[in-house]
Amino acid sequence: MVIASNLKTNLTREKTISYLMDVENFLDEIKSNQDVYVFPAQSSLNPHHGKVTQGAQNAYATKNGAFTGEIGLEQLEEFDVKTILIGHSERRHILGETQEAIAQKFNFYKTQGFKIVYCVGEPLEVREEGEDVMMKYLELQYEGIDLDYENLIIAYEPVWAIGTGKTPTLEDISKIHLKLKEKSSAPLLYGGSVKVDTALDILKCDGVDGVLVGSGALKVENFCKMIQFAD
Ligand code: G2H
Repeated sequence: MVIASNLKTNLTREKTISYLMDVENFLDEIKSNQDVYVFPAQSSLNPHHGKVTQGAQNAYATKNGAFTGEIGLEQLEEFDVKTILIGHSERRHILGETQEAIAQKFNFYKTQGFKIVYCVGEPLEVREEGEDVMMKYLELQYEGIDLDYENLIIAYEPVWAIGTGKTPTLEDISKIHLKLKEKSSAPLLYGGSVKVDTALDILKCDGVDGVLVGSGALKVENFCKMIQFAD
């Protein structure tokens, strides 16, 4: 199973380092074999080596250059970061990233051999149009993306479930995951308001290979419990 914590714009560098160390200690204690990822805020990336894979929440499709406010490959290499989240709905919907820009980013980091956690998800109005419309919408988010890329992990995160405390039913999660799995054999994570109380049931759903957790993983003890559920 893949258990991932997306810290978004939370925690200082000091708190992030302590978060990572707590997770490392917990993994040692329970001798877990799960694939554990933590995505810190950009300014909290640090030279971390251990069982936890540190990933970037975002980076521009460049080694370096004049891209004010962005970081690129050179800044990720400084911390040995070789994993990146691409296509998160907050970047699509709040920061206005187009599918073209997302695909460009995907292809740049694919060329660099990065592990890519690629996010897709539909807003509520699309979901309300029914399954066919929803699946077509999700497929558009695959445009320009190599679904056979060996270092790909996909995360299905319905936009209306992100940070809202709402989640699809377990039946719906399974149904959508099994449909998405027809398109790619990459591991498929569920994300969107996963909490310590719901993680175990979600992890047991057919077609779910792990979870990508935001607010529910901010307290490290909750994230650790979710790792233990996967064992
Ligand atoms: C979805 C998720 C993590 P949250 O964005 O990527 O966040 O668990 O807060 O809904």
